[in-house]
Amino acid sequence: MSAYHPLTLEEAIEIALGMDGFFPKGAELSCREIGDGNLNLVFHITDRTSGKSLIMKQALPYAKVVGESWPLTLDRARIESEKLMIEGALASGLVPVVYRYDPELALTVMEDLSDHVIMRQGLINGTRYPLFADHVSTFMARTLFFTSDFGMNQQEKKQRVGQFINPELCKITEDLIFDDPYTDSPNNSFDPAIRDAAEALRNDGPLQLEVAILREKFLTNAQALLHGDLHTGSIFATPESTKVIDPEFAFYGPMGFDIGAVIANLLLNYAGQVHWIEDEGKREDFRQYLLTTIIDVWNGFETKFRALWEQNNVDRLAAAAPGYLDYYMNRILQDTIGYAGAKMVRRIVGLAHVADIDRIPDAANREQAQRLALAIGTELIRRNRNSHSIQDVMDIVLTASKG
Ligand code: SR1
Ligand code: MG
Repeated sequence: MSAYHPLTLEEAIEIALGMDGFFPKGAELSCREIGDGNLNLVFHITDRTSGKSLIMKQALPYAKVVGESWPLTLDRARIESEKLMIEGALASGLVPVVYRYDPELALTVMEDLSDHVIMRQGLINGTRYPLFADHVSTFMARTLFFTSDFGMNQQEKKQRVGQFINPELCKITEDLIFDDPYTDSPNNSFDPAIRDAAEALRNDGPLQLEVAILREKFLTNAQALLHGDLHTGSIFATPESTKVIDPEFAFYGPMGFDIGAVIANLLLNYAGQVHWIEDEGKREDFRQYLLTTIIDVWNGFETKFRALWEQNNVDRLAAAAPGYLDYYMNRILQDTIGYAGAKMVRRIVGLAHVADIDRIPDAANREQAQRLALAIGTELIRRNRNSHSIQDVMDIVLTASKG
């Protein structure tokens, strides 16, 4: 199939049939467009007879969430497929298998994960994922360590920084997370009920100083190859399995940005639970589960990252210098806490929100969830550089929950 154009269902089927040996000869395929994200078309193609299926993800030349007035590079499909392949090599079983990438059509063909549920929806439904913390901490420790200057050849790393220059997608993050929420931007969108809290962000000098520092690190600190958008909508899960999807925002940035994204989205669900679980006792149990998961994610990450560092560090001085690993881990923790806060704030007052909170039908509960998320998020930002333990996050959450 020739030059770029958004595929029809029939064209998607034609491409699937052309994939040597994937579907049996003469298969009668059906195809549905199931994309519910902000940016892309997603085709689900199935053969009922053999039970085989696959996913085709095609980038659109604009941001679907806004429309054609917001052009967006198709190169993000290359970034996504190349990042998925690196992740597949470093964290096998924790990402979908890529079957094919077509640069002309900006199309990635990959493993169908429809036996999994988008984790955001699972958490809204009150599902627990007992293996998630172990899986996602393995994913992050391995993908971040082995793409950093400590885990790979440092000359090749510089080439890789070039391979993953992703200016347009980074600009979305720079604007939507590190700028718009703190100014009167037309991109912002928030519930009129929280106008006072949203507008207060615009006049809070100490908070803006912290956001400016986080933004500067995002712009300049090429620590590791990040997923770049690691929220619970980018994770497919079952109680037994975790698959990280959608790395089109991948670029070389600060590790804490990925870890912070995971923590922020668990906390956004925590805030939203004011509505989703009515029974107070059950709600508190589920919230405790979310907080324990956050501790397990950080502790799992730290333990695994330290072990990788001890066994595989290619940087002689960093590996030998007493205290350097402790210093480095503390920096990652502080960044994690700051970025978690920034990611919570943007989902309440910025352009793109989360279902955990936006879909709460009752206005009073929704406002309560939004205010709690903002209180936690702003405090995480304020305290990031003075934090030394994941327990600091727990203290912030529990204090804000009482307030
Ligand atoms: C215009 S894209 C809006 C958001 O969707 C993605 O998931 C990213 O988080 C981005 O900021
Ligand atoms: Mg996405």
